[in-house]
Amino acid sequence: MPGDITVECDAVPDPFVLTNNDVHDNCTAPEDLMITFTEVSTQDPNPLVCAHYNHTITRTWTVMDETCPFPAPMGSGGNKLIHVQIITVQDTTPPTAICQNITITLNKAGTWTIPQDTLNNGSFDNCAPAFALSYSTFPSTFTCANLGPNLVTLTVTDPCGNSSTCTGIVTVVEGIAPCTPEFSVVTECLDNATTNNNDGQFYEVITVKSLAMQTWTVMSSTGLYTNGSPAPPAAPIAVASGTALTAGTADGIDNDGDGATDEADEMIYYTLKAKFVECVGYNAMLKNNLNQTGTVSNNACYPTPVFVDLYDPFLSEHASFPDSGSRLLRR
Ligand SMILES: [Ca+2]
Ligand SMILES: [Ca+2]
Ligand SMILES: [Ca+2]
Ligand SMILES: [Ca+2]
Repeated sequence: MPGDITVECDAVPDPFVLTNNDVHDNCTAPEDLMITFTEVSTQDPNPLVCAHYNHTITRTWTVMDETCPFPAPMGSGGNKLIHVQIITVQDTTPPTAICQNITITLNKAGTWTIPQDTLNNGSFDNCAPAFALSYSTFPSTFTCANLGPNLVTLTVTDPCGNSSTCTGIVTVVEGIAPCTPEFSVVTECLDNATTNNNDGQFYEVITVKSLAMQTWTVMSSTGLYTNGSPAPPAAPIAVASGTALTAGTADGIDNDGDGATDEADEMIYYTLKAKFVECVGYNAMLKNNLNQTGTVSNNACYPTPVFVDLYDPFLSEHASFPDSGSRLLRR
């Protein structure tokens, strides 16, 4: 009869089949011996818990004879022979981890977190079904600091805590927001010069395209004036240091030129509407809440109109304005 054993969860042997050919008794014919078999398991029915894999099976074989007829002594019948086998079932085998490579695109704010099983590519276990395995990925959150390929480790664990790992490559690409801030300006003529002294103004929209959820301010500037500055000859008003740029969702400008103004995806733009004076120009240093900085500058002049060649022949030699018919007749 089989003895006690310890086996892996995927290697539980079938029960030994005890037949009447295997047994004999002092007074009952083998074919009349009653053989019973029972199996009791402590296995938890829930495949998500370890007790579904680590458990004990108790197998009991019982052979009972008949009550022997006279002249056998009283009480010599109904004897039982019992054999018990304890099978200790366990899962000590880790899953087989299989990884895949993926590409992810950062969101507007420049981050992306992948689900813990994203790299899984059909990992399996000796006993636990796939849905009972758990996954953890490190790292699982990516930012602008991770642009390009990243080696990532996936750990696959079965319900009994056995685990194994594999590595995959997560390639990180920028989304609609640039990881490195981009600076640009758009200039419009205001045509408001009053003299030839270069006091005309230009309207300037300074734009930073960057990650969403940032704040951008003017750190310092020279020659940059508020959009509300009066027209010349009144003096314009300097933009104060610390002035905040307006988020693209609230600047009234179609920043991305798609025909819609201030829609949600314009939160990656930051603008400042301002003025500068012709032939002086401006210089402004901008910074964000991460202390990233950028300098923008611009200059422009209105043309100064002049007359040239005032003494061209067509003027100097043109006949004087006729004051009498006689002059015309002489010609
Ligand atoms: Ca296992
Ligand atoms: Ca738009
Ligand atoms: Ca806008
Ligand atoms: Ca848009």
